[in-house]
Amino acid sequence: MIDLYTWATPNGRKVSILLEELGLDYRVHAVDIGAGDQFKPEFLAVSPNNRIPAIADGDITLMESGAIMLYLATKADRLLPKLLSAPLSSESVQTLTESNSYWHVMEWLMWQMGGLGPMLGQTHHFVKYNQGKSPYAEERYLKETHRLYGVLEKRLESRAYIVDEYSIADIAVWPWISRFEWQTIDLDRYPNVKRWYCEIARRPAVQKGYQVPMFVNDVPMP
Ligand SMILES: N[C@@H](CCC(=O)N[C@@H](CS)C(=O)NCC(=O)O)C(=O)O
Repeated sequence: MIDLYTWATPNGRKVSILLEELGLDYRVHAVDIGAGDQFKPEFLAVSPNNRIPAIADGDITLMESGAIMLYLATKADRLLPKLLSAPLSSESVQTLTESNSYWHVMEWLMWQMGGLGPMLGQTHHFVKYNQGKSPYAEERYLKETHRLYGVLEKRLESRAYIVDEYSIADIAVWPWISRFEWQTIDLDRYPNVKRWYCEIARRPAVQKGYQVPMFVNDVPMP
């Protein structure tokens, strides 16, 4: 049984959606970050950076959603292409392709962790919660938000999913896009993102994982 420490935010939902997709047993611990639960010693023992999500599985505890997703997908051996051990050259074309897909999933997972998440988080802070306080920051982060949507739009131009098949790359990015209204994004401007977003939104595991640790609102649909 995996213990999941989470709250109803994009980073938290990345992990609850993945757990639902993988069909792994888990127990939910709600960490109310608005009430300061993330600073309690019992939570800091699992997540020393005082941020959700975090998990405990047997004798391992993990913070950082990207690391948690890699751990869970590796554990279940699903939603992450196989990594071929080096040297690659002696392997068949088929396995080489699989290994390339692994690195592309890593590439887009890192893009989400290092770019999309942190930048859209700033947009939420300035545009949704503190509108009018810093026109400079609003303009800066909205511009960056549109740039990032443009990058995703282009990536999805000739693909159903971010990398070949549905993977943890899609699950990492999707909850951030689900806040398109907070970001004042009109998804009609990004038709490939809209098509991808709506398809993933209809998955039963996504519908269920979105409502962890509690119901806040229905999955937003454009
Ligand atoms: N890079 C971290 C970011 C986690 C993060 O920022 N979590 C937010 C909620 S989405 C949080 O716990 N905030 C609490 C705080 O700032 O004290 C991850 O991907 O897990």
